[in-house]
Amino acid sequence: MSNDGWCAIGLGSNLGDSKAILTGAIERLKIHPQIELLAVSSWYLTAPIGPPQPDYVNGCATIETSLTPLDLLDVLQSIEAEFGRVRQEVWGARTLDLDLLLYGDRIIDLPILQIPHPHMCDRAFVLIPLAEIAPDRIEPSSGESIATLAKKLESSGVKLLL
Ligand code: PH2
Ligand code: MG
Ligand code: MG
Repeated sequence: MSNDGWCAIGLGSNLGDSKAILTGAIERLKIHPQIELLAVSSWYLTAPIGPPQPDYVNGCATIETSLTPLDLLDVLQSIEAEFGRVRQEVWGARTLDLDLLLYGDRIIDLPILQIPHPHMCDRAFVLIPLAEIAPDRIEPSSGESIATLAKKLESSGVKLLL
């Protein structure tokens, strides 16, 4: 596998049996021949950002992959579809959301894919789980580490799921 194929993925769900759906999505990543699962964070119960909707379960995973960013996006979207994701309201409720947060230190700005994920630096539900498994990684737009960015955010809406 290539050297810069390290990626961070954000996982979220607030419809259905969220914990089982997220665990199932991790299993799908694990069995993909071009993905090596490196680490999975704890799961967190998080207050919804956006329109009124149920709380989310969120977490993050890190992988090493030989897939290109666009091919990885395809894989993530097909896993979302497999778990019944229907694209409706922007920022609305969903059974499974898989966001490609970081791909090495690449900056990509395409209509269908922006990396780093444009909102990750102000979302505690992303940075708190990611800081568990990749605290020293640099977010390339800000040049700051994940741990540093996470510490700047108000974290009361993000609670460890027991
Ligand atoms: N995802 C959204 C919109 N709002 N809020 C929380 N707490 N967690 C999410 O994953 C989330 C959200 C759109 O992707
Ligand atoms: Mg999202
Ligand atoms: Mg998404």
